[in-house]
Amino acid sequence: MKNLKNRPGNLSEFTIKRKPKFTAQSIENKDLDLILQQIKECCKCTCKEEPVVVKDPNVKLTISVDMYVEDDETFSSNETARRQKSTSAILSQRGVNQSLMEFEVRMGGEIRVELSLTGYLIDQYGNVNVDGVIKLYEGTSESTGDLDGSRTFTVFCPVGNTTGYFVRVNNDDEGGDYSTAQISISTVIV
Ligand SMILES: [Ca+2]
Ligand SMILES: [Ca+2]
Ligand SMILES: [Ca+2]
Repeated sequence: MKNLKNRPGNLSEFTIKRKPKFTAQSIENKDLDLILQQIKECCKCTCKEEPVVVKDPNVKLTISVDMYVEDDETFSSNETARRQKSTSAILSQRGVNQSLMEFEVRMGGEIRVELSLTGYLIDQYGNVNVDGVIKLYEGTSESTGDLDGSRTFTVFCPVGNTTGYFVRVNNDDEGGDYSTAQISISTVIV
């Protein structure tokens, strides 16, 4: 029909011979109605489908920490302590921060080190972030509230792997006291 519009001489001939049922305009409208109908059917189809829900996986973390603490002494040799702690936990909801480990070491009559680890799923694949803070208290006893050093960190733990992280906290206020923690974190989908 498009071509015929450009060739008016042939239009009447075409109309008589073929006796078209619809004019160009009505055919276009009919097509439009059909297309609209198809779109409606398609939408109905989509609406009937169950919404796609991506379930969060259950990820088991196995964590072990090797902590070393050194108490600097002026008139005698430094006192030292080494302690280990292990734990496991399961994360099952994205973005929800969960407590993983509280690790406290008291030593030397005047020092207390506190390590705290929390973690959360960062995606539907099971990758995890572990946030940590390690604090060194030093004062007149191991129960002192004198916070002399603190470090915070985040460890990205790709699922199905073992990730290591090393952190050191110094007595930033006085003396040469310090603590280190070697952290190992394994993640696996269960
Ligand atoms: Ca000391
Ligand atoms: Ca001491
Ligand atoms: Ca102090």
